[in-house]
Amino acid sequence: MQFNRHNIFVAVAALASFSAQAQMAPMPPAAPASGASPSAPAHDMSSMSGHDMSSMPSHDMSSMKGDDMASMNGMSMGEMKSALGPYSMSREGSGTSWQPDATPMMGQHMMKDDWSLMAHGYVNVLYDKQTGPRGDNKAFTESMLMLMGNRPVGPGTLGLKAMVSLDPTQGKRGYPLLFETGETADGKTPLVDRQHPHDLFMELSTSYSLKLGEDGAAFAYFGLPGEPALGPTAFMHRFSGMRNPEAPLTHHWLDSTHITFGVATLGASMGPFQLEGSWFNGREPDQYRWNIETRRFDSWSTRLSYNPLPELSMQVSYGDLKSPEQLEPDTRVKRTTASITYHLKRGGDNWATTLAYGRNKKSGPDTNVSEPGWLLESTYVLADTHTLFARAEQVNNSELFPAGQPLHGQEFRVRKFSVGYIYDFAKTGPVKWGVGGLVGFLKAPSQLDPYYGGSPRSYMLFLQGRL
Ligand SMILES: [Cu+2]
Repeated sequence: MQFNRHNIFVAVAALASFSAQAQMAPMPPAAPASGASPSAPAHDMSSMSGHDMSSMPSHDMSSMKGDDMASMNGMSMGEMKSALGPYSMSREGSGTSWQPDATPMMGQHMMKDDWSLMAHGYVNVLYDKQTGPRGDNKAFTESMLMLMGNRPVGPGTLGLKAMVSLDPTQGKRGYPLLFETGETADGKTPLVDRQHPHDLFMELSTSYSLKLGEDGAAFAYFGLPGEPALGPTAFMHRFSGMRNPEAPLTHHWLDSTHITFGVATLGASMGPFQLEGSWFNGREPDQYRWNIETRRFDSWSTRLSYNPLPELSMQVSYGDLKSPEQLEPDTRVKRTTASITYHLKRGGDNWATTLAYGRNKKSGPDTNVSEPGWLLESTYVLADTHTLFARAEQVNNSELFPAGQPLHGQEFRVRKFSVGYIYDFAKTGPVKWGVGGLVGFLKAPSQLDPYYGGSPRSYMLFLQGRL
């Protein structure tokens, strides 16, 4: 089965109605479900939330069909199986990455005929103010809608994933974010002190997995776009960072490959371990954000993941990115990452924390640097209503001054600490609404004061809808 034009249209239309009408219709029979009978009624499980489910006894739902689902309220969703191996879907992060098994299932889930289906997404409507001479302000939206499905096919499991974003509506220069660098708005100059918009198609992927022995599996994954086996779960998908509307400064040290136009991954898992290898197009997305790009596979990566406890997930990964930057095609980046995520559930509360390290070793005609980046981020959700989040980062960045500017090519160690709060005030259908704010404190060597002012700040106010 392929994602044809109709299915893509359905996905985009669903996202548009999600962000425009402030609510999401009952999950449409979108891409993954198109094999299911249109007459089968969909059941609303919006009353089920992650912690309700995990506290219930487990049931095998693999044999449940259609109307059986009417009796699912109060049953465990923890048994919804991953497309990639014999473990719960809650272990699945972005792409083929792992997160702690204790992570609550996000979004809406249902089973229809042989399909396990999931819809998950968010929209942020923001006002952003970055202070100082290089600051700026802007109102914009960020959004993501993901539809996922898997079903048994032959001896294994077929998985399909479609993820779209209306971030291209931010315009070519994305949004202001001090010290953030990476990608380009026009194909000529790099984006500096801005976060690039994400592409309309964040993921269109398919996978097939086969069980190996008692608790092992082997899988193949293909995405156009998709995410190679490199880095931790991407920031907008990991519980510790997903409600924070700011992109991390470490995005291009850890998880910037999350939208890769062309990736094939082979992986195998055995109990708590997973080992993967990816071959992919290492070029970052270009300035055209509404299209699908193709290019030869010139890069590779490998990742080892380990989930020793339900609360704990860790990974180490290495990627050789042949020519990631469109504006410096002769620069090669060898990226090493390591991360550990801890997810604690206490009653109905969820607390997730990620510590991550990434290093970009860049070599090219006029570059030979090895730049480290650190991230520590945490999100605490209290009584399903109050969200507290914080993120601390440090990166060595030599891209703050593009060619032609005085300090071009010099490396600066910059730091940022931000803290924020979200209050959930309403629920419309399956979508929860919160209002929030954050403040970020930035620090750079005093040599940069003429450019950034003495103590630059980041402020954001936002309305957040979560499916
Ligand atoms: Cu990104």
